[in-house]
Amino acid sequence: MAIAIGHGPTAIVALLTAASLAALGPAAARDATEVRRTVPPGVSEPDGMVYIPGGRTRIGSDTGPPAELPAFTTEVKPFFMDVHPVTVAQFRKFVEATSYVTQTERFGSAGVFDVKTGRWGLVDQASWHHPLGPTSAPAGDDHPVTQVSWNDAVAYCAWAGKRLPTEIEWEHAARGGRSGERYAWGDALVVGGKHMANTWQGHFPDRNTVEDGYVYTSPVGAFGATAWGLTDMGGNVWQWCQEWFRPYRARATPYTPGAGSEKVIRGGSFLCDPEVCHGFRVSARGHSTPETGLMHIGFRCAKDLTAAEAGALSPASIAGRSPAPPADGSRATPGRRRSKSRTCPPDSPSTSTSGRRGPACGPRAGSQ
Ligand SMILES: [Ca+2]
Repeated sequence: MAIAIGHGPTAIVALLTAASLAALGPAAARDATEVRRTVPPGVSEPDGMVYIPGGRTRIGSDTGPPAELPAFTTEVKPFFMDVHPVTVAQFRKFVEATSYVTQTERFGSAGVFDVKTGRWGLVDQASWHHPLGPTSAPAGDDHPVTQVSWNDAVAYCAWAGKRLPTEIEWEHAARGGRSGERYAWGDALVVGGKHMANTWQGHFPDRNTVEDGYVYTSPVGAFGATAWGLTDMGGNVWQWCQEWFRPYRARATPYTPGAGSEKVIRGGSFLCDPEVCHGFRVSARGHSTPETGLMHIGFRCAKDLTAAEAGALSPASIAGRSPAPPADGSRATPGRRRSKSRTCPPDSPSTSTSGRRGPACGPRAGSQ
């Protein structure tokens, strides 16, 4: 599966192929070490954020797509994370306070997926307040803001006195101390007849049965919260993280980003069909160029503890919450094989950041 495309030198996002998904192994037994989230004395959760316990955590997968290999454990410091992705209303306050203009607005067009044709296309004046275009319904105030680039997200978080989460922090928070499960909420997409996230049901890209009630984005929190109090940690919108997208094996290698370098996105979106994308698994990784804004990418912010709060933590409040190294939780429904060809379709518009015609493919069918 190619997840999405948009503005940018490479303009290609995410690479989870159905073949690689089919290679995923069965889910391991549920991790018996469940990490309870409690706010330590002396720590005060900022409004709209939750305290995320630190400790050693498992990241990635041993049986997943190449981008998720290999699984490893690493230390995560305690931090705060937004309960939900930044909403349209929250982003509007930022724009009104700063007169900020997003990159998509400066480009004058943005990538929009047409659910009727099953194809991506550039739509003039599509933006954060009208993600599908100026003649479509405005974005709901309580929906996650989209059509915002990584650079836009960084600007918002800085204005709010926060920062983007690292992808390690994002996955650690999504796992919630239950590292043996596929999703932030457990192992099943439907529990008791209730969909647990805003995803794509049916057959992407030609048929969406909308069993979860939403064709596009959903209000934040519409599908409930994780045990750690976070919502939308899978499905709804992909979420920007701090890092450049690189193989895990290259984590310790110095890296100089180039024109085509991409940033990590996490969480999957309403366009993700589990048989094609499955990007809402906790270990799933996507990527996009930092100037790209798309109708299914948003973000949430994180924040460090104050020095006083960090100093007040007892060692046990960090290490004592560390989950034991769990079995890997990745699993996917065997999927239909999709072409991995990067050949641009003949009707594909180029979408370079400068507005010049470039070599990259534009929006195309089959992207999630
Ligand atoms: Ca949906």
